[in-house]
Amino acid sequence: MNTKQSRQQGRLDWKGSKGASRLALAALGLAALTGCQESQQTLTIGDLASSYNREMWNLSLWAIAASIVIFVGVSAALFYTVFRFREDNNKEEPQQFHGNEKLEVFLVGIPVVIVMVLSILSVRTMANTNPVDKSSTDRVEALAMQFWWNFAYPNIKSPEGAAVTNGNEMVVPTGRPTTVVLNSRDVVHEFWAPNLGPQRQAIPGSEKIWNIDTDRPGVYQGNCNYLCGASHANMRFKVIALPDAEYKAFADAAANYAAPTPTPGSAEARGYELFMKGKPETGALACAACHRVQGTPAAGAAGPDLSFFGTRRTLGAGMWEGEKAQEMLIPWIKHSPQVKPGSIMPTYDGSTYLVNGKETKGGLLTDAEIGDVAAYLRTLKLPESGDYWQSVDHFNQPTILPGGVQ
Ligand code: HEC
Ligand SMILES: [Cu+2]
Repeated sequence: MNTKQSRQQGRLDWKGSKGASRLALAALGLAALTGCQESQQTLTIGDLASSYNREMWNLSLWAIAASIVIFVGVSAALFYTVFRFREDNNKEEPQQFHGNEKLEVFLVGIPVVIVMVLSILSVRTMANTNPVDKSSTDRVEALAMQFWWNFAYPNIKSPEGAAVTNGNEMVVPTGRPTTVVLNSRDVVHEFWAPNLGPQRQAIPGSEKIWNIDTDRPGVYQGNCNYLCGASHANMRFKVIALPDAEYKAFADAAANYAAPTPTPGSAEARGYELFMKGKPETGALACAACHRVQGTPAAGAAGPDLSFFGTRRTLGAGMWEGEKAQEMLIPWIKHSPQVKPGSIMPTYDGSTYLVNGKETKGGLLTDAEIGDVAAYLRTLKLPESGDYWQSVDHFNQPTILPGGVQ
C-alpha cells in the first residue's frame, strides 16, 4: 500500500469516528506499518548510502534545527507580548519606540545572522558535493538519447581497444566514487538516480562531470527527469552497485568478452545473419547498422549497445523488467514504436512509424525470422563470473523505483 492510499484510509477512519482516539491510533499504526513496508521498497533522497545524500541530510538537520529555534523564539515573543500587553492590563496608550536605533539594529541584525549562517552552511555543502574526484579511474560516459541511455567505460577496454559499453544498465563499484561524464545526443535529458546523488541535465554539446558513490551494494533506479518527449517516462536505467571483487569480475569479463559465434545451421546462426545483414529484399534494415555487439562487426551507435543483451534484465530502457522483459522481446523487435511511444527503432512487421515526424515504413521479417533474431540476442551473455545481476542477487536488494516496487 502506498502513502496516498494509507492517508485516504486514515481520513475515512476519521470521518466515521466515534472513538476518535482509538481510530487515530489505528490509523497511526497503519501508517507505521506502511512505513515499514516502504522502507524496504522506496529508497530515495532520504537514503543515506551516498555521500551526496549524507551531505544534504546534514544540511537539512541544521536548517531544521535553526527553524525550530526561530519558531520557538518568535512564538515565545509573540505570546509574551499578547498576554503581557493585553488591553485589560494597559488602559493607557502604549509606549512608542519609533526611532529607537538600538532596537532597530537588533531586529535587522538577527535575520542577517540567520541568513548568513544558513548561507555559509549551504555553500559548504555545495563545495562538498560538487568537486570531481579527478583521481577516480572508475569512469562512465553516459550518453542520453530519445529515449534510452548508453554507458561507456573508457577505462575498461576490449582487446581491440574499444571502450566496453552497455545500454540502459550501469555498473559501478561500491565504496569509492565513480565519475560520470554526461552528454546528450539530441534534446535535453536529465540523469537522476535519487539514491546516489543529484540530478544533472544532459544538454547536447555541454559535458557534465560529477561523482556518484554508494556504500551499499544493490540495484538503484534511475530516470530521465526532464520532459524530453513522448517516452520521457519510459527512459529509465538501472545502476548496479557491486563490491570491489564483483565489480572487478564484471570489468574483466566485459573487457575480454567477445560475442559467441552460433553453431552453423542453428536458429541463432540464422538470427546472427539477419542481425548483421538484414533482409534487403523486404526492406528489413540490418540491426548491426544501429547496434553494437562487442567481438562482431556490428558497430552501430544509433541504438543501445547490445553486447551483453542476454545478461540484461530490462528492455526498452527499463520499460519492462524480468519476465515481462523476456515476454516483450518479440513484440519489441516486431514493432517497438507500438509498444513504446516515440521509439525510433524501425518496425519489422511492415507497419509505419514516425522518425522526426516523418512517416516511415518498416521492412518485413517473418515471425520465424524474428524468433531467430531473438534467439541470437539471448546468447549475448557475459560469463557467469561477470554477470552483474547474479552478483547483486545475493545482496537481496529489491528493485528500487520511485513510488515503490513495480
Ligand atoms: C535505425 C536504427 C535501428 C535498427 C536498424 C535497429 N534498432 Fe534496435 N534500437 C534502436 C533504438 C533507437 C533503440 C532504443 C529505443 C528506445 O528505447 O527508445 C533500440 C532498441 C533496441 C532494443 C532494446 C534494448 C534495451 O536494452 O532496451 C533491442 C533488443 C533492439 N533494439 C534490437 C534490435 C534488433 C534485433 C534489430 C534488428 C532486427 C534492431 N534492433 C534494429 C535502433 C535500431
Ligand atoms: Cu529524456
